[in-house]
Amino acid sequence: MKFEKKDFLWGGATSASQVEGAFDAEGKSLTIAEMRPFNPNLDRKSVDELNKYTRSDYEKSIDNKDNLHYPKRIGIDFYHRYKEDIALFKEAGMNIYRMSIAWSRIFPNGDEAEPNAAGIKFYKDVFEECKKNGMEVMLTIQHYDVPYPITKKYGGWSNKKVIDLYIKFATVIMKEYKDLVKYWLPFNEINVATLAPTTGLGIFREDFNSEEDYVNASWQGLHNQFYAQAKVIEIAKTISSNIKMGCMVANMTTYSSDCNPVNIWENLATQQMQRYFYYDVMVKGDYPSYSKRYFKENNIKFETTSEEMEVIKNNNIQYITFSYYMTSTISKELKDAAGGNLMLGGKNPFLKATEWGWQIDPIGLRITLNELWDRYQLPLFISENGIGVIEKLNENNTVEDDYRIEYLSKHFEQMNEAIKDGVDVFGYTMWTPIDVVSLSTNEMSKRYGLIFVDYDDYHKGTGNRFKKKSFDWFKNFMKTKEL
Ligand code: BGP
Repeated sequence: MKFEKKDFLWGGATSASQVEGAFDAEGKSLTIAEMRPFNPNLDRKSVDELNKYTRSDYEKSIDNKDNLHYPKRIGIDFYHRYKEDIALFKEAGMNIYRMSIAWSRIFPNGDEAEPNAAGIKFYKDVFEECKKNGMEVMLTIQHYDVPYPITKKYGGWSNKKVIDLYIKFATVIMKEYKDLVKYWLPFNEINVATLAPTTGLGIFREDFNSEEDYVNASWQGLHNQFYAQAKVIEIAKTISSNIKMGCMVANMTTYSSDCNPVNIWENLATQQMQRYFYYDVMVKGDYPSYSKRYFKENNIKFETTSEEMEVIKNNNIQYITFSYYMTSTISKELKDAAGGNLMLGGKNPFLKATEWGWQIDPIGLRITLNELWDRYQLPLFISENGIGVIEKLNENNTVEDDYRIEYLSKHFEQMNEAIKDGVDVFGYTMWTPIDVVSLSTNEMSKRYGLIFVDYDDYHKGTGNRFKKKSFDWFKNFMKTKEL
């Protein structure tokens, strides 16, 4: 296969809490991401880790008196090693780096009058380093790391006060970095808000009187994020035309488990509320009709104002980005049994899965790209895609990760097919260019990188970087554009 498209952005993606470490350096506050402990007994096939812990579990970690380990406090020490990492990304041939900014370095309590100068300087240095190395930056403004002081004082995103804090934070950084950062994503995987509310919104079940209140609070938090995002887009227009605003959705494509119309309908209904709903609001600027029925039938209530809806209507995104790892199947039976919780969906006999049950589906990427293009006619960007595997350095200080080469090349091929179908795809950032702490499991050992980082789950190791076989493969692909 020859990849013909010119001016394409190729790179890697990470997030602040999964790489930076230095969790309390130079005024930074603790975030919810760094308060969730590593669970050595976790079940690799379960997706419950994100929703398992209570507010008190998180708070226990503040004085860190127990012997639990908090992997995101150390990350891969990018805070101190970013120059080395960016040099490696450049060496691999990348021309874009997607990263996120820690709110907790800029406004540690959320409501200070002035930003923390040390935090502002750190990111300026990182962006300048990217520029020096010929890389564009795609910046996620919030990637699952609400500062703990904000959740403590305001209870998280279900409180409308948090909208103001976020807008202040976003405005400061847009003004500061408008000439260094071109692509901006207000929220990572905005649809995770209602699936994993503590992770996406910084809210905790125990703060609400009933399960119903908690569910409503998660929809309120999501609405608040939609509004905050639109407001940030509105403000961006007054700051610089260099700022390009997109969205980021965890694109969970599902198929009907068979051709029974009952299941086909259930799949479409799932796709509507798990996927299209989010794009529809951010692209078309309103809550779609099917969602109104869903809210009514599920007794979901949250507060919107006409002023908020007006802002959402008038400030749409300019391009769509999404994460794509896998697909799954939906049937009525499965849905009834799961009671609405279908983060992973069902098995597909035609697909192989990773150790975590993520079903690998390159053709699904072509399907997804075509669908999104047909539905929205906006430029598309794959902001995360990759394979997590348990790996160890061999005697030659490398990893022979042929499975990763296969995973990536098959997805590149299908992306290329979609481009040939006429879909406007303008870039791709793999998850990840370098091993990071896993979001859901908190493990170091669930590795995605082209570059191996010498830390184990307890952060024993040198932290040194080693190129895997896939690094050389990717570097060669960047030169030849041939697979
Ligand atoms: C996405 C997140 C990332 C990330 C990736 C892989 O949902 O945006 O932060 O880590 O998934 O997930 P995990 O690390 O749980 O394997």
